[in-house]
Amino acid sequence: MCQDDVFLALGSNLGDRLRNLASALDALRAGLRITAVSGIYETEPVGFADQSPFLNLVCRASTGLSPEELHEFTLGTEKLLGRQPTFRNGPRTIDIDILFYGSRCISSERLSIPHPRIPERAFVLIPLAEIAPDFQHPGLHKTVRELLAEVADSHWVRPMNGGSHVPTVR
Ligand code: PH2
Ligand code: MG
Ligand code: MG
Repeated sequence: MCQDDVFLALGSNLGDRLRNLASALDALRAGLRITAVSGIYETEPVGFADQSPFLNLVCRASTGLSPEELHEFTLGTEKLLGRQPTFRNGPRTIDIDILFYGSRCISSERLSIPHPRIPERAFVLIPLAEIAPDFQHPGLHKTVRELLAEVADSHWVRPMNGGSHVPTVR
């Protein structure tokens, strides 16, 4: 079967952030084959400044789930890890966002793929450029490398562990 590469962004700024990211990757493996994981970055909160810094990473995966099923699966995984509803851009134990689903463009009430804020977020583009610099944004027809070169985002993004990878990567 032909499976598209999907890209997910993970973020956490509540509780044991590193553990939350590692647990999320493990939980995601129940529905996805994770094929690449970026380094982890500590990042300045975007959108709502008065909260703790985030840890962010992105991963690539292949899956037999449809985009809608993948969305349900990511929401279920967030719940499993104890995410409580807060407010838009507010603090969260774990956030799992679908960035790309192959070259598909989907715009429905529940789902926007590619994720609409990719081009404005250094905390997404920097880790994404690590694992997929040549991936073409299917709507903007620019590579991740080009989007990163153009991004106007002054929020700080710092590699953790000098940029080394998560221990659970395989
Ligand atoms: N997620 C948001 C809003 N702001 N800022 C950083 N640094 N990292 C995030 O993951 C993040 C954010 C909404 O999901
Ligand atoms: Mg998000
Ligand atoms: Mg989200």
